Amino acid sequence: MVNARRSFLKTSVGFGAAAVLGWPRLPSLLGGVLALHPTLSADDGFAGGKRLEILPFLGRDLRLEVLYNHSRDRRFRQDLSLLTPETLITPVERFYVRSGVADEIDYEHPWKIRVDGLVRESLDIPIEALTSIARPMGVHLMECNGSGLGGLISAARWTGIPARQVLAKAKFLSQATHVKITGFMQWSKRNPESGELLASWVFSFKQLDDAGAFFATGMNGKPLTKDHGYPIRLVMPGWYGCSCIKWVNSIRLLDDSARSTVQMLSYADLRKDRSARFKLAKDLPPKNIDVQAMPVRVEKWRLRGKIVYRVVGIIWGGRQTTDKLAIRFNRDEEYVPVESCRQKTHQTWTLWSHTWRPARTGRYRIRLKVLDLAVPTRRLDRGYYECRVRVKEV
Ligand SMILES: Nc1nc2c(c(=O)[nH]1)N[C@H]1C(S)=C(S)[C@@H](COP(=O)(O)O)O[C@H]1N2
Ligand SMILES: [Mo]
Repeated sequence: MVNARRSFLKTSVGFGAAAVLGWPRLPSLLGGVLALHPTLSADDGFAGGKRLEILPFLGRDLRLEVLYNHSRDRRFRQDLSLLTPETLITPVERFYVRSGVADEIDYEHPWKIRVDGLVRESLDIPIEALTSIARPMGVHLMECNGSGLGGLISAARWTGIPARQVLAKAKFLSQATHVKITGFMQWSKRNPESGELLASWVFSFKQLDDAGAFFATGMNGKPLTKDHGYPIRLVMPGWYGCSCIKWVNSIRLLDDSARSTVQMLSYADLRKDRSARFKLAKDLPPKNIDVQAMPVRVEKWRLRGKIVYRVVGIIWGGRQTTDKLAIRFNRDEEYVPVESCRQKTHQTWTLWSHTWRPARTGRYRIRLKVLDLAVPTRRLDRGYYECRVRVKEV
């Protein structure tokens, strides 16, 4: 399947090709799905049981992989229902793509990053000067902020150069406090489905430092693919993907009067009337990811003659790990602690699982919560990641 996708990307065929090439549609391959879902671990209490099926989520299909695929633009989502402890680092060909490489990008001429603005002298950094000093930057998750795009989330082992080390190549003036990072973004013809063109973002030096920002040149030990920003992109650990500018070709040093870009404002979840207060980048709150959690699949098992369900999910985001994740299966139920949730890091996602013995058949709404008032969970509290399933047998 992975290979199919790889050659598929390489040939970059146009709209409708997924169907033509017989792209594996998992929902129609139930047997295959079961085979692809190894248990979380051998001694997890479900040993000796038989997994019968994966319940489909009502109204939200996390298994859909190709959201659209035009010759000029594409959007893919990693099939989250397949996550296992072994696949928590997303193979590059399955890493979500929010918008594919623009068709007018110029890979013929050597890539350079222009550094200008509040610098003593503008300069061009040739890409080789950066790839040659790139080093491992660790595993970091990336999630798209876009509303309605729930599930555009993946994690990779990145290679790159700390943002500060790149900036240090220029001699900047003392007023410089911010930096505007811009990436190539120009299509010969816009695809309306792709929405905003997210090509530039302004950060304060402090934001770059606090996040541990880096310019990535590689994922999982290989150079970036074109769709993920080849030859160089920004990664802002802990922030939404919208600030992780791809195809970076310009770095401009600015002072405190630096203006918010269109992309920053449109992704700030601001009502129109409030955006006037956020004209300046320094007034915009950072786009960091709160603790989030959601189920990725609900498994139905036969265990010692009884039907038992197991919810497998992910937890990610936040500023530190938490062990206070709780779950409930309907509005009138209390939250109960998630059975197994051992988060070792907040830099990437962690799988959890929870045994579920529903009392009756019917529809359930699965919600998660962090039982710690000190931990902000704005999206979780809004029910953003709620999942619904229908239980037909208990
Ligand atoms: N130049 C540029 N950078 C960009 C974007 C873009 O459209 N153009 N999209 C952003 C958004 S919204 C996200 S979520 C991430 C997605 O990165 P990925 O496609 O490699 O997963 O890239 C960000 N960087
Ligand atoms: Mo995004």
